[in-house]
Amino acid sequence: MAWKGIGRRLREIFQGREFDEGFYQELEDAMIEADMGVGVASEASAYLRRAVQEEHLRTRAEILSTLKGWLAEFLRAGEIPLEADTLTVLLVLGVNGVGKTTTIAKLAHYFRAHKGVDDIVLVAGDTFRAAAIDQLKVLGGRLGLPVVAQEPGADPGAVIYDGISFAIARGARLVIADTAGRLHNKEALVKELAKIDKIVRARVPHAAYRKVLVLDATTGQNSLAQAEVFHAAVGVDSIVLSKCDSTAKGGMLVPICRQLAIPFSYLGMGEKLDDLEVFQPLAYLDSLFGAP
Ligand SMILES: Nc1nc2c(ncn2[C@@H]2O[C@H](COP(=O)(O)OP(=O)(O)OP(=O)(O)O)[C@@H](O)[C@H]2O)c(=O)[nH]1
Ligand SMILES: [Mg+2]
Repeated sequence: MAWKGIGRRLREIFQGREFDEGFYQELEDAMIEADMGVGVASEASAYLRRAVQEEHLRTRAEILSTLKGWLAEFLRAGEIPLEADTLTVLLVLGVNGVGKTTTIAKLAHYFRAHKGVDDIVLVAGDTFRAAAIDQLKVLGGRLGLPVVAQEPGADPGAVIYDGISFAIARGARLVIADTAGRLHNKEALVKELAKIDKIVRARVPHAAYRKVLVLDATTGQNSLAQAEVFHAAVGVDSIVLSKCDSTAKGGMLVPICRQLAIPFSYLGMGEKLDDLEVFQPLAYLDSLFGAP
């Protein structure tokens, strides 16, 4: 995993030391500093303290593997599953600026390059800003993929309905639809998403419809609140964590998995089309805390 720079302090506190009272305090502080949240940090240190006592753990390797084992229990991973032969619809959600549109292009590129899915349709469901439509058209042009779009201000549900109809008519395998991350307020956003959700549900079978939330790794703890809002509004099936190349923290996956049990599918590692990696919990834990 190429998530450089994360967990430096976490790795350091396991190096050449006594696992005394000071260790647990430092561990908690470093976990909080890495965006894992106070709750997870104190639960983790309490669990570790008990395990060290009861199982007479002594070495760095024993302690590290116990901690990673506890975290691995609730970390969730898994790629976005596509239907074998028929259409899958991905609705891409997230607040403004997190990297939704960039992620759509990366996902299209990924599914084509690694899953052999060629017939992909992009849908400009963010009709709130003219620039959003243009941005998706440019990316679609670069990828050689059709982009279904209407004028700025059009009803996003209608655009997405059209996009799905277009995809079904040509026997496409995948629709990836953009959505607006900012409307006039949170209530308007949630209401709009519920409308879009209803339209998609009426058109495609349950298993062929996945709601993909994009979170920005540089947002830190606030991304848990974002995930909660979108999950409550429409239910999130997969998360893509963008901009992992721009932060050395990256611990916010942990409280999100702990609280919401939504899988992280991919990590965004830059602005280029192929800067997308499959999320691997064990590699992630190794890069956070150090390899065994
Ligand atoms: N470094 C880095 N930058 C990224 C990544 N993903 C997206 N970006 C950048 O983040 C900025 C916002 O990306 P967009 O894809 O436009 O985000 P959005 O969520 O569609 O934004 P709105 O449409 O305004 O809501 C752009 O400058 C992207 O190049 C990533 O993984 N790493
Ligand atoms: Mg966008």
